[in-house]
Amino acid sequence: MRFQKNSFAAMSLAGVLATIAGISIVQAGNSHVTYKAELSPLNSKTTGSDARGEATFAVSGSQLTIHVSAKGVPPNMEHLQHFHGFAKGDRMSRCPTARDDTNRDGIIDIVETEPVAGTTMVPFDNDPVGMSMVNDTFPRAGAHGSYSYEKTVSLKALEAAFTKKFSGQKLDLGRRVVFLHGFPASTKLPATVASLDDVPAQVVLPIACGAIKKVRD
Ligand SMILES: [Cu+2]
Repeated sequence: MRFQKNSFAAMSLAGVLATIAGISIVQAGNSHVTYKAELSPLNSKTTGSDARGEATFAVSGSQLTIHVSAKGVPPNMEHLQHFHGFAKGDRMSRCPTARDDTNRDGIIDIVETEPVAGTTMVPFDNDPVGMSMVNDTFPRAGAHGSYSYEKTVSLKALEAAFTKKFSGQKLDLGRRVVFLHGFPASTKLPATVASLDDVPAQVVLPIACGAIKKVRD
């Protein structure tokens, strides 16, 4: 009996050690995860430019580094950029196509992106944790229509701000999409083009989109 008891204890201990080892392996695996979105142009006929680029999200331990590089965007202006997603349930977002121009005015506006991509979630501005969707700290494209943005944030702080705003949601980068926004202020638009609140439509119109995918862990 004593032998059985001891061997049981030994087995339990082995199990605990294996579990601990298992956890540490999982944690090591999760401490470096990279997600990427290849950004393709949207509304390029109207902007007259082929905005494209790449967004990466690198998780390293407790930090998230967001990097966006964009080319061919309307020059000499600020470009709002965020990831968008569904604030309820676990639906995957996708980038809109010409078919999602539901009012057929030739432009996919921000309201027309919502049925397929969801709502504006996290800004890539000077303070992503601040969760401000429109401000003047987003990157500015230079004269050649390109920019590069990089910001490292505390993953914990971002997750907390995110869950506070979108109750019951996790970041879940793998089912979100990245949008770059911003037409030149001088762009003439049909009256059917919708905006958000009192923001000029040109500021929020999407110019590029890409679905975020996990590339490495
Ligand atoms: Cu956006």
